[in-house]
Amino acid sequence: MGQLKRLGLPEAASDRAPFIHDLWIGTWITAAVVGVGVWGLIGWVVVRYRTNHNKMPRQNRYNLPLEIFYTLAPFIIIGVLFYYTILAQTAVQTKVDKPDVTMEIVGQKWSWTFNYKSAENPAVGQDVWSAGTINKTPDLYLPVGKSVRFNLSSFDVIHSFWVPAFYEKLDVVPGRHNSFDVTPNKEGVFAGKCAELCGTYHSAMLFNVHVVSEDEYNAYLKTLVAAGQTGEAKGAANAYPQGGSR
Ligand SMILES: [Cu+2]
Repeated sequence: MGQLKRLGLPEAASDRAPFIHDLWIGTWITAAVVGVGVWGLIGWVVVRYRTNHNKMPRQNRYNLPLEIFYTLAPFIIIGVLFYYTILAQTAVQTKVDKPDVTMEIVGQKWSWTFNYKSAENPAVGQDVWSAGTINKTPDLYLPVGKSVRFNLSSFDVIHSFWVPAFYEKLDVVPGRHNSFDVTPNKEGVFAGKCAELCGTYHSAMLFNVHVVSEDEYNAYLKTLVAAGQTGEAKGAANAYPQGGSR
C-alpha cells in the first residue's frame, strides 16, 4: 500500500531520497494534469459538436492564438520539469564537508570490491576490504546516521552503482573518479545492483547493503581484520580467486 502511495518507489533509506521522491510524485502529477486536460478537451469537443446532419462543418485555415498556445505549452511544461529536476539533482549531489565514512568501491566484471577507508576509525585503525565473486554476493556494511562518501572506480567497463532504497545511482567509469555522498537513515538490509548493462553476467552484479548500528558496523570491520582482509583491494584479483578469466 505504501509503495502504491509512492507510485512504485521502494521504501526510502537515505537522507537524499525525499528530493527524488518529490520530483517523482510531482512529475506524475504534472503528467496527470496534462492527461486529464487533454482527455477532458477531447470529451468536451465530442459532446459539444455532436450533430446529426451531414453538412460540412466550417473550415478554419488557421487559429493564431491556438497555435501559439500549443507551441508554447510544451516548452513551459518541459521548462518547469527541468527546473525542478535541476533543484533535485543539485540537492542529491551536494557533498558534505567531511564525510564520516569513506568507501572506495570497485566495480569489476562481475562483482564488486568494497574498500573501507577506516584507518582513522579508532575501533579498527586500518583499511579493510571485502569482495564478491560471480558466485558470492558481497555484503556492504554502513553505519546508520553517518554520512558516507562513495568513491567509484572501475578498471574494465562501465558499471553503475545502485542502491534503489537510496534513490540514487552513479556510473562507475574506467579512468574517472565519480563520487557521491549519502547518509543512510534506516537500519535494515537493502538490495544493491549494477544498473549499467555491462556484459554477459551483468545480472550477477548484486550486493546487499546492511545499514547497522555503529557498534555492529565496527564489529563487522573487525571480522575483516581478523580474516586478514586489510589494506586496499583493487578488484579483479579478489573477484577471481581461482584465477578465472574476465
Ligand atoms: Cu556491471
